[in-house]
Amino acid sequence: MRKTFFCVDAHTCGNPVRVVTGGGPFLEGKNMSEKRQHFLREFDWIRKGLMFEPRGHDMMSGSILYPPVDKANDVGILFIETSGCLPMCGHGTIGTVTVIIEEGLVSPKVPGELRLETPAGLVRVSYKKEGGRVTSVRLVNVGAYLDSENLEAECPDLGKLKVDVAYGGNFYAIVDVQDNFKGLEHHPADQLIGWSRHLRRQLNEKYTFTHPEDPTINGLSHILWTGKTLSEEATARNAVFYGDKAIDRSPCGTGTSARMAQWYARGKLKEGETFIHESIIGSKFTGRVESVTDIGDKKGIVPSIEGWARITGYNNIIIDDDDPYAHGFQV
Ligand code: PYC
Repeated sequence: MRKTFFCVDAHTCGNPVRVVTGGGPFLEGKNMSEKRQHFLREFDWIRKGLMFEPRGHDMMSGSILYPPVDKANDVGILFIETSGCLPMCGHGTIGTVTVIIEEGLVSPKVPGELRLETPAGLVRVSYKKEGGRVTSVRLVNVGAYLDSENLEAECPDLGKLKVDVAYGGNFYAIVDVQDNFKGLEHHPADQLIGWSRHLRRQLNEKYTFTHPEDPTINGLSHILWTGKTLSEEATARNAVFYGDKAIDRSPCGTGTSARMAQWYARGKLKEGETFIHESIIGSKFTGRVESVTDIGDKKGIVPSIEGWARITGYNNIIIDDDDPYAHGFQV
């Protein structure tokens, strides 16, 4: 059997977003969280085929579009990535919104605004458009909170590290600068990747991380390394590890949300303040603490993230059962 997926490829601040506009499977469920579970049970081969080599690469990330379950909303989004099906993805949202608006795939109920159903919850978006181009996308994310502080982990080469774990749509271990870690600028990306795999495994073996309102969102998936900013206007810089080999080229929307929640909880950021986050390549998202909120029994924030994306091409991708690499591979 040959299956064709109609995709529009884009990047958000440097990180890829492959938006599947046609060919995605029908999913059962009364919300995107349940649809995500259905996808993971039966259709994960599609994610693997579209994200991994030879059709994708280590950093590949994307989304599949669905009609909204609630007619008050504009579109449902399933995030697909080399790391799995994320509950929420910030750079993925910015890229997806740019694609659906520039390509005319969704007519917003309110011009300049969209209500997105994601597995992690409702995400509200506003965007600016000039001459057919979406010039910026601002998303109001799901609630973010600091989950755990000062967890101890043993890192190869570096030794003992203390990390905080925060949720911003995914769970992040945040490695702040400390005695045994001087900052991401002192290390090549490959070294951060190797250490991240080790830290993630160790922290998931020692601790559990579960969302208080949706137990299907669980497990530490990302490691956020911090360091010195490249430009004066940035508040902070980060390099986010995901999947098995990826460092986000964008400043990472859910990572920025998690870090803002950590800063808020530690008294370093206040309601209404902005937080300009810089990526490994120097691209930037502008974050803001929109309000404070309760997430189950946790106190947290509602963060917003603003960034931009560009379409890079149209891609009709075939996954053929006859192809020994139909479902991709990793080296
Ligand atoms: O922007 O939220 C994000 C993200 C998650 C993984 C890679 N990017």
